[in-house]
Amino acid sequence: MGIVSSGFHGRGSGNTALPPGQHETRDFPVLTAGPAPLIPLAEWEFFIAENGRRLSWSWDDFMALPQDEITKDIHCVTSWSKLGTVWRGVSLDTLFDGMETTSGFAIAHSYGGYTTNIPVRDLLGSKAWVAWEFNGGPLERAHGGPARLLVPHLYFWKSAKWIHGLELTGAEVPGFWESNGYHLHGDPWREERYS
Ligand SMILES: Nc1nc2c(c(=O)[nH]1)N[C@H]1C(S)=C(S)[C@@H](COP(=O)(O)O)O[C@H]1N2
Ligand SMILES: [Mo]
Repeated sequence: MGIVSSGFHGRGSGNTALPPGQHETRDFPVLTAGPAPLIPLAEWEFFIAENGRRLSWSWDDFMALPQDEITKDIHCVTSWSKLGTVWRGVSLDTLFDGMETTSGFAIAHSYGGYTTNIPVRDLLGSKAWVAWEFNGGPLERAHGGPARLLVPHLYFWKSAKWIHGLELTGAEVPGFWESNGYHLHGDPWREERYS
């Protein structure tokens, strides 16, 4: 059909343009540093920990929580964006419900050892989810299944695959890519790519 992307789109996401320096892809590239861990659902948990306190959910606990349908654009720092991706998962607002916190920062820990740092203000207010479904089916292991963090308003390296939990801290602790030259925050609209 020869349709050339002008860089402007309106597919369900509410966004009308791609962030600067990004191009659209229809594929879903897999980007992982190291092998993909295998986590049986019976062993899976999600935790939020702060000092001595720790909340945790088994897979069944997690499934019993209110679930959101999420349609968002995602932006990889390597310059591809995928528009209007559809997910299902639990809002971080729901997971933080029982956790009164004054911590400013979180470090996301993945099964397999990957970490990424995210300010708590970027996790709350309908901005972030623990997602376990993509395009109506279970999230593929290569893309982080059984569940991954989804923080679509930041570059996609913040969306930690095979998410295990969040550790809340007063000071910002750089994660894996942030210790290797990526920006501490990673807002695609401000091109916070590298530090
Ligand atoms: N656990 C874990 N999460 C991760 C990564 C990783 O290597 N390990 N890579 C990050 C990067 S750099 C990107 S761009 C996205 C890629 O997600 P995808 O493979 O589903 O496209 O996952 C992010 N989350
Ligand atoms: Mo990435």
